[in-house]
This record gives sequence, structure tokens and C-alpha cells, in this order.
Amino acid sequence: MEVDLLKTMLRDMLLARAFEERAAQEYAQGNIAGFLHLYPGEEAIAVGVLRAAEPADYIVSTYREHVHALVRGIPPGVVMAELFGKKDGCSGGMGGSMHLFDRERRFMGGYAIVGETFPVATGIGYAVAMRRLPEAVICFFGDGAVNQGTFHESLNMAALWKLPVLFVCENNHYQIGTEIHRHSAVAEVWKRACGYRIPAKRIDGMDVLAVHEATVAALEQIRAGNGPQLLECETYRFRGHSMADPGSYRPKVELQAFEDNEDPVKIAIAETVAAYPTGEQIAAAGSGNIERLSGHLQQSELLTAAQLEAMRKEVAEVVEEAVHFAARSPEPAMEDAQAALDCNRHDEVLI
Ligand SMILES: Cc1ncc(C[n+]2csc(CCOP(=O)(O)OP(=O)(O)O)c2C)c(N)n1
Ligand SMILES: [Mg+2]
Repeated sequence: MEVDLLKTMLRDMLLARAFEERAAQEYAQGNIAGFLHLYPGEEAIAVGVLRAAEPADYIVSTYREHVHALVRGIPPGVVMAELFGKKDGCSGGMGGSMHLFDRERRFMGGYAIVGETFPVATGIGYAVAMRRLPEAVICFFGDGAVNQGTFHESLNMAALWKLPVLFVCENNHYQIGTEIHRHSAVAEVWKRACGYRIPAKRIDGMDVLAVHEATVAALEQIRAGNGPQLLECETYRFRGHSMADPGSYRPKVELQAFEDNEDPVKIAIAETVAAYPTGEQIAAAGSGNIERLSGHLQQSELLTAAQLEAMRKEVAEVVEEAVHFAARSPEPAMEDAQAALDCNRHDEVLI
């Protein structure tokens, strides 16, 4: 993989983590209202998938979508302003955390209803297929969404009509407080796709390179006209379901084990770092030992420990500026709300 892409993905993940941790603080201070579902622990999926997508592809996401929006290129200040419910937010401050939207970037929304992303993505896929365009639709969903009727209806139609949709399951093993084996008779999500003859794969959703590689391969198939694909990315969320959830149903040792050994940001740092030195140098440094490797890299002059630190500092500044931008932005006016209600009225088609 190219060094630049690797560095971009590492920065994406560092920014994602810093943005979400700051959003939690802003929520606690009362600057964000309503529900707030955070993404720490799951960053490798949004980054790995979306860095493999083209600008012409469409993205449909859930209520846990801040990082998808950031990686897609919506400026952090604009995303934060939407979380704050402010006028400069990407949905004019009227959507909030769960309803980020950006038509220009083909970010077709975060959706609050579990399973809502499937028919939306399938419909867009149908429109793309009818126009025979080389575009794909990427549909994110959680493990808890696969028992909704919309999942089955949409997968069936997408397969039948060979629609260009990549279904991406963010399997964090929990549907709020219910573990997957308690909510699904078949806990391996990828197996569900077989019922619709959709090629599917289970991958390590904590490993950004594995996610990226699998997405590139899946999109290649989709663009070749071979119909939909499904990726089940196994992951873990480090926080509760939302800010309202202390997450007390999960054993502490489970969370600790994932934070210590599976943190996607730590893995990405290790992978980025490990991408530069030669095999012998890595062996000499000891595999998986980030401190020793980054020390080693200080001599390599490709990604030094200081550069990694600088990257962390830079994203911290970006997040700080995003919060200032959101705080300075005005509240949406009543007329803005009315205009949003009226916006499609002149386009109405009466059948
Ligand atoms: C149709 C519907 N039923 C119930 C809810 C309440 N609800 C919100 S999130 C959620 C859990 C979804 O879990 P999952 O799909 O695994 O996504 P995750 O939150 O783990 O990312 C539920 C049941 C909802 N929003 N929509
Ligand atoms: Mg889940």
C-alpha cells in the first residue's frame, strides 16, 4: 500500500477518536442535546471502507455516523455544528447527531431507525443501475439490524436485480445491551447473505488494512456488474450504546481486553509504523512492540515518533477549532425550519 494512503488512514483514525472523545465532553457540558452514539473502537471500519470508495459512490449510514461523515470529507467544524444543532451544521442544525447529510459528497444520511438504511441504499442502487453508471452504494448497518424485515427484503431485491450495493455490517456484538447470541438465531451475519446468494465475507473490523483490502475487492466485483456484496466487520465499541448508557451489562474484563489488545487505533499505528522498516528491522525491534518500533523509526526518517506526535497534536487542534466553529455558529431560525419543510414542494409530482 502507498505510504501516503497509510498515513491518511492513520490520521483519519486519530481524528475520529479525538473528535468523538471531545463530543462526549461537549455532551456532558450540555452543548449537545438528544442522543449521542459514539464510535471509539470501531474507527477501522469507516476509515478502511470509505478510503476505498470513489467520490461518485453513495454512502448511507446509521445514527453512529459522525466518523463516516468526517472520513467522507465533511469538515469537522460542520459536523460538530450539526451535533450542536447549529445553523452551520451539514443539516442546517435541524438533524442533529443522528441525521448528518451532505448531498454534494453523496453522504445520503445517517438514519435513526434500525434497518432504515437497507431500503434507502437499495433504492439508490436501483437508480444507479437503471442509468448504468459505474457508481456503487455503501450501506452501513449494525448487527442488531439484521432481524428487521427491511434487511431481508432489500437483500433479496438487490441480489435479484444485481444492484451495485455493498452492505457493510458493523458487528460490535451488541444491540444496545443485548449480546448478539441473544438477539440472533444465526450469530454469523455473513451467513445470512448466503440465503440471497450474495457473496459475503467476515473480516477483522479492528484492522484497517484488512477492511480496506476487502472493500477494494468487493467494490471491484460490484463495479464489474456482478451485483451486491456483503462484508461483516467484527468490532467492539469502547463506550456505552449512547451517552445515556453506562454499559454496565458488559463484563469489565471484556471491555479491558478489547481496549488493551484490539484497539484499532493502536493497531493502525503499529501497521503504519510497521510498513516502513524492512522485515529484518521489524524482527530486530520485536513484533507488535510499538514503543520499540517507533523508537526504531526515529532513525528511518519515514514516520518518526515525533511525526506521530505531531499528527496527534494537529488533529487535537482541528477538533478544538471544530468546537469553536460550532459554538460561534448561530441557532437556526424559525424561517429556516419552514424553508426545509417547503424545499421539495415545487418538485412534487402528482401521479
Ligand atoms: C426500528 C427501531 N427499533 C428500535 C430502535 C431502538 N434502537 C436504537 S439503536 C438500537 C440497537 C441497534 O443495534 P445495532 O444495529 O447492533 O447497532 P449499534 O448501535 O450496535 O451500532 C435499537 C434497538 C430503533 N431506533 N429503531
Ligand atoms: Mg451492534
